[in-house]
Amino acid sequence: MDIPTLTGRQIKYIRSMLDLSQAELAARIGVSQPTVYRMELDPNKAHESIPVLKIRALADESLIHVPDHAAFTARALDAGKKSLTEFTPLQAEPGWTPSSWRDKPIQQVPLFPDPRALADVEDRLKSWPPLVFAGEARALKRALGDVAEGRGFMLQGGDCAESFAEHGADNIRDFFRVFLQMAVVLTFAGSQPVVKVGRIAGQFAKPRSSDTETRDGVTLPSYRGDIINGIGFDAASRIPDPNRQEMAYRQSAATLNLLRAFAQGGYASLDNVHRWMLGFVSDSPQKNRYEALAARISETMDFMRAIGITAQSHEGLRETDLYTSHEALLLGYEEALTRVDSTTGDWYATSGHMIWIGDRTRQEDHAHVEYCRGIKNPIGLKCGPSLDAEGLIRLVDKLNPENEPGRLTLITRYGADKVGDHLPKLIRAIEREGRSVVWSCDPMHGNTVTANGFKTRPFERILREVTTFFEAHRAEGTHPGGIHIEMTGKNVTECMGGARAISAENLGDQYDTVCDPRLNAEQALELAFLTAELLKKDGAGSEQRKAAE
Ligand SMILES: [Co+2]
Repeated sequence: MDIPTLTGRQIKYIRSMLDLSQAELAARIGVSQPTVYRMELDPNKAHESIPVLKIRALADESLIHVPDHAAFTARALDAGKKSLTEFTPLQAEPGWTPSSWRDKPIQQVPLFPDPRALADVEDRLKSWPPLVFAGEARALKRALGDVAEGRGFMLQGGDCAESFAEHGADNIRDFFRVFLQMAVVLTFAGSQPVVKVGRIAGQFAKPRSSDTETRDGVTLPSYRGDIINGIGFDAASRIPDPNRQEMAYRQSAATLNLLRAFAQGGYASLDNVHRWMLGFVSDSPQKNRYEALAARISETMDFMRAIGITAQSHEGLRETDLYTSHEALLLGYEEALTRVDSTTGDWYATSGHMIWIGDRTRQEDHAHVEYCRGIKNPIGLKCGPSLDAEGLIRLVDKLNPENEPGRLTLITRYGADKVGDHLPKLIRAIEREGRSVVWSCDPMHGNTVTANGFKTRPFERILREVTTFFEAHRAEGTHPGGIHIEMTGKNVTECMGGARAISAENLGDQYDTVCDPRLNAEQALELAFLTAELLKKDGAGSEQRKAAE
C-alpha cells in the first residue's frame, strides 16, 4: 500500500477548505496546535505520519479533492509568483476565530524554545477568569463614540512598559493620583468630559527594532518586555519564558483590583481634589496652578452642596471610570483571554478594555490586524510616517467595516517636525471617506533623542507636537480627540525640560524606565494644563465656526 504523504501546502489547503484554525484541526486529529503549525511551516515539505493519515481521512469524509502538490507549484510557476497569493482557497479569507491570526505572517514574535510549554501556559490561561468584562469595554466604546463625534477628550497614559520589579501599591497610587489630576485639569480648565484610559494592567510586551542585542561580543535575544523575558543581559534572563505570561496575568489582576478600589472606593471623589496634591513635591512649579484650580472646584462643590447636590448623593462626583489598555502584541496571550460575551455572543479581548496595534505590526494582511478585526473592543491603531492615506483607509475598512463610532482610535505619532506634513493628509482621507474615528496624539514616540548617553524626549518637542496636532485639526475642522502619553507618578528624570528644566546633565539622577523615557508627575501635570488651554481655544473656535454657519 502506498503511504499517503501531504505537503505543508496541501495540509493548509485542506484546513482552509474545512474552515478550521490550526488549533481546531489539531484537536480533530489529536495533536497539539504547534504540531500543525510545524507541519504547515514549509509548504514544500512532505509529511507522512498518523496525523497525516487523519487529515487525509478528514478530507475524504468532506469530499475535498486535494490537488497534487505539483499542481499548486505549476500554477504558481505558470502565472508568476504573484498569482500564488491569489490562488484561492489557499489564501482565501476563512472566517475569523480567536486563533485565525496563527495562519498569517507575523512580526515581532519571540522564539520560545519549548513550544509545548508555551501551549501548556496558553491552555491554562484559557481557563482563568477574564480580567475585564465585555460590558465595560462596550461602555468605553460608547464614551469614545462621543469623543469621535466631537464631545469629549480621551486621556490615555501610563508606563511605556510595566515591569514585574516596579509592581507596588505606591507606584499604582502615584500613577492614579497624577492621572486623576490631569483629568481634572482637562475637565475643568478645558471644559470637556474626559475619558480616562490607563496604559496599565497589561502593558508588558514591547516591539523591538532588532531580534538580538550584542554587548562586548556577546549576542543574546533582545528584551521584549517582562511578559516575555527578563531585562538582565544574561542568557537565563533573555531566553523567552512562557511562565512569565502567568506572572503578567496575575500582576494585571492585582493592579486592576487596586485601580477599581481607587476609582470607586471614595479616593476619586471630587471632595478629595485638594488631597490629591499631598505627596506632590511641595515646591513643584505646578503646585500653585493646581491649587488654584482645586480651590475653584471646591467652591463649585460648596455651591452644589448648598443646592443639595453632594458627592454622597451623586455617583459622578464620587466615582470615576478608569479603563485599561495595552498594545496587543503577544497574540498567544491575547487569544487565551479572548472570550465570548454571553449577552451578545460576540468575541471580546478580556485582557484589557482597549487594545491597540503598534506602528510596527499594522500590516493589513498580517496577524495583528487579523486578531483585532474579530474582537469587539475599542481598538487603537498607531499611525507613523510610513502609513499613507490609502493604506490607512484599507486598515479602517478591515478594523471598522461598520463605521461604528468609538470602535477605532487613530493614535498618530510623527515627531514635532513631521506631524504638520503627515497628519493633514490622513485627516482629509478620513473626512473624504466619511469614517468615524477618534483622533489622538502620541507626542512621545516620534520625539526620542539621545542626550548625555540617555534615551530622552525634550518636553518642548512633546508640547510642540501636541500644539501642531491641535492646529492641524482646527485647520481641517475636525476634533482633536485625545492625547496618548508615557508617564509615571514618580519624580523621575527621563524627559528633558518642563518647568523645572531637567537638563541633559540631570538625566542620570533618577532614570528608572525599563523602556522609553516617561514624563514625570510634574511634567505630566504641566502638559495637562497646556493641553487644557489648547482645548479651550479649540472649543471657542468651534463655537465661533458654528455661529458663523
Ligand atoms: Co514606548
